Amino acid sequence: MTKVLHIFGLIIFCFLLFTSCDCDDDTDELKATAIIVSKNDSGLVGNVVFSETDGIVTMVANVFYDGSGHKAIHIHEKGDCSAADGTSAGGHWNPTNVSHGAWGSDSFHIGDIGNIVVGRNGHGSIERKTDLWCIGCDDETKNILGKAIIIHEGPDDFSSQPSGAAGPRIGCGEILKN
Ligand SMILES: [Cu+2]
Ligand SMILES: [Zn+2]
Repeated sequence: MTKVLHIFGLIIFCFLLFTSCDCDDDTDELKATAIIVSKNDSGLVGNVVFSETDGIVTMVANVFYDGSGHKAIHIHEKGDCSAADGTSAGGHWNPTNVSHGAWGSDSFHIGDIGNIVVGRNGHGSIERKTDLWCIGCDDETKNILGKAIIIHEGPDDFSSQPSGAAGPRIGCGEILKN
């Protein structure tokens, strides 16, 4: 009986060991990250982490900025943050050639994430979960790799064309596969 209990305990132990393992090698999860650097000498820093499981991409963005309020956050078409004003990242990522708008509305660019709200403590965050994106798949209307995250000084009004009248670019980061 003791031996049976030992074996049973060993099975439980192995099960816990296996299920608690967080190692990336054991999952099919894809990951990508954009490290956000300051543009236009704004001082903003942040990061945006993407993970994909079963065709659903989860995005978590965190920024730190000395200036509270609504700040537009978009995916722009080129993963090039070299320009001091961030314009090297091009316009909004819009592979299906539709009008700018609010995420989830009748018409919006696939890069129209929305607004990130920076609090008085200087921190802002926003999350998205979507099947409209993918991390490195063959469909260029979905693949976020090689694009850029742009943060703007002002809010996206979700109606002005072509980009929501959100003002200068204060942060930029290329989306790279982990
Ligand atoms: Cu933008
Ligand atoms: Zn847009």
